[in-house]
Order: sequence, then structure tokens, then C-alpha cells
Amino acid sequence: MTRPVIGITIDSHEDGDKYESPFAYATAVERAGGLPLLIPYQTDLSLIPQIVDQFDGILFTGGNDLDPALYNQTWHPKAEHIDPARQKFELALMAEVERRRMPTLGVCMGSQLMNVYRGGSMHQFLPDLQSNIEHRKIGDQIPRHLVTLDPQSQIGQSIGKSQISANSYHKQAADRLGRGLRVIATAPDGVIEGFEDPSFPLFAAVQWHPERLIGEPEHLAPFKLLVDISAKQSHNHSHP
Ligand SMILES: [Mn+2]
Repeated sequence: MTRPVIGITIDSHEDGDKYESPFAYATAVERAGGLPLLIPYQTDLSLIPQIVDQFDGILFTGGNDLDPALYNQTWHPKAEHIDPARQKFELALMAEVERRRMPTLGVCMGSQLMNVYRGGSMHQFLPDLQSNIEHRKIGDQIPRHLVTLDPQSQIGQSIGKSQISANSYHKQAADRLGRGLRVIATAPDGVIEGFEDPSFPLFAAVQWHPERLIGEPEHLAPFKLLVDISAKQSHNHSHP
């Protein structure tokens, strides 16, 4: 059977003249049964409809911090700025996939983009909240913490557990959620670790990095969810 094609957003190298993408995203999509394809963002926005024509689903991946002007704030002193070209392209890409109701999964900054695109706001620097949980990678240490899932949510159903151990590499998290979104996952300190728009075939996001833990079935599950819903939806459309 032909695999559903999953578009994957990519980042740039810190030198600024090369794309880069951790292997784990494409590998997670492949392992989940999809066909991964990377999406270059230094591309004219007028080509977005034809780019999206190639896909059955889309994965918005991690990266640096979004410009807080998107939610009427100024840069935090600890911010690491996203390439403005990436932000501009991916917001336009998201508008097109949302218009088509194409299955969408967001990871880390990808989740932040989904929230801010819908009019939500971010906590720009979680240590400012003085919680007792470290969400950031410190040196070589990648913390893990419990995440409590809504078992009725799409991601909760796909994982089949109400609590999992997730990795944590982020300094931002959603504050106010955007239009149509509801919380589906939280850390023990109340930080939002996932959300969804239940009115879409799939518009769901997680703040942790399941692609780095796909040896654990509960972390491969969100990618299987994306691939399975993308396969179903693609039956409803014929490719051009
Ligand atoms: Mn976390």
C-alpha cells in the first residue's frame, strides 16, 4: 500500500546558510508508516499551495523562539531568535494546511507556532514561573518529567495511558491557548505540554520531543496517529 506523504518543516544551521533537520523526525514518520519529505523554507510563499499538494499530512518541528510580537510582547533577554524567514514561511504554510484541514502534528516550537497562529500567547521563559520542575536541557542532562494526558483526546487515545514519562527540552510553553484549542497534556507543575483542536481531523501538538523516544511505544504513538489519520483523509481527496 502506498504510504501517506508527511511534510516535515526544517531549521537552519547556526551559520545561517544551510538547512538542518535532526534525523529523528523523518525516522519517526517512517517508523510510523509514513513517507517523510522535508520542506525548505527559503521558498517563495506563492509556491505553498503546490507544496501542500504533495502531502497527506504535516509535522511542524522544533526550533528557536518565535517573535513575541506575534502575541504583543517584546523579546525576553534569554530568547534565542528564530530565523524570521522560517517564521514567515511556516505561518503561511500553516494557514494553507489549516484551510485544507490537513492532519497536523506539532512538536516543541511547532506546537508554539500552532498556538500563536491561533492567537495564543507563550510563557517566554519558564524559570520565571519559579516552578519546581526543570523543563530545560542543562548541559548534557535531558530531564524527564511526568505528563498527564486527557484520555479522551486523540493523542491520549493513541497513547492509551493517562500518564507517561516525557523528555523536556524547552524553555517556553503555551500560556493562553489560541482559538479552538484545548489542553490535553500537562506537567506536574501545571505547564501545558499538549493541546488539540477537536473540531479538526487532527490539529494536535506536544511540547516534548517524542521523536527522540520512538523506542518507547507511547512516544511513537503520536506519529502513528498523524500517519493513520493522513492515510484516511487522503482517501477523501485525489492527488492532483
Ligand atoms: Mn516539559
